[in-house]
Amino acid sequence: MQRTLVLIKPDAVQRGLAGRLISRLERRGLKMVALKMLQTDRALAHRLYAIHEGKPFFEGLVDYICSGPILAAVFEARSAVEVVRRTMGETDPAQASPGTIRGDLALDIGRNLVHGSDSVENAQMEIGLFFTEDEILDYPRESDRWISG
Ligand code: IDP
Ligand code: MG
Repeated sequence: MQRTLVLIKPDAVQRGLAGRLISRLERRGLKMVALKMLQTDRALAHRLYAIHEGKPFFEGLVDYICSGPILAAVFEARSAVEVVRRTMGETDPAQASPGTIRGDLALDIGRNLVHGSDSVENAQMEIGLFFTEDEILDYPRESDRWISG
C-alpha cells in the first residue's frame, strides 16, 4: 500500500478550510493513518523544500509555509501519491481544473492550500520529516471492501 504526505497549508487553516480539505480526501476513499497540527519552523521548511532552494520564490515559500499552523497527514491507498496529486490539481490554481481542490478553492500559486508528495520516494522522505513510525497507525477499516474490489 502506498503512503503520501499531505499538508493543509497555513492559508487553508486561516480560511477555515482545513476540515473540508481533509474530508475531500477521506470521501475519495483514501485512508487517513496519521494526522497532527503544528507550526513549521524554518529548518523543517528548508528540508521539506530543499529541491526548490535557490529558486526566486524559495524565501517567499518558506515564509508562507511557516506563517501559521498547518495540518500534516499521511494518507494511504494503492496509488495514494497520484490520487492525492490529481485531487489537489495543478500547482498553479489558475491552471487547475474545476473539481480539484486548487481549481475550486484557490487563485494564486503562492497560496495554493495543500501539499502532496510527488513520488513514492519523496513521500517516504517527507513523511519522515513530520512523523515517527509509531505515530502512523495500522488499523483495519470496515469500509475498505466497499472502496476497493
Ligand atoms: P507542488 O506543491 O504542486 O508539488 P512544487 O513545484 O513542488 O509544487 O512547488 C512547491 C510549492 O512552492 C508550491 O505548492 C507553491 O506553494 C510554491 N511555488 C511553486 N512555484 C511557485 C512560483 O512560481 N511562485 C510562488 N510560489 C511557487
Ligand atoms: Mg512539490
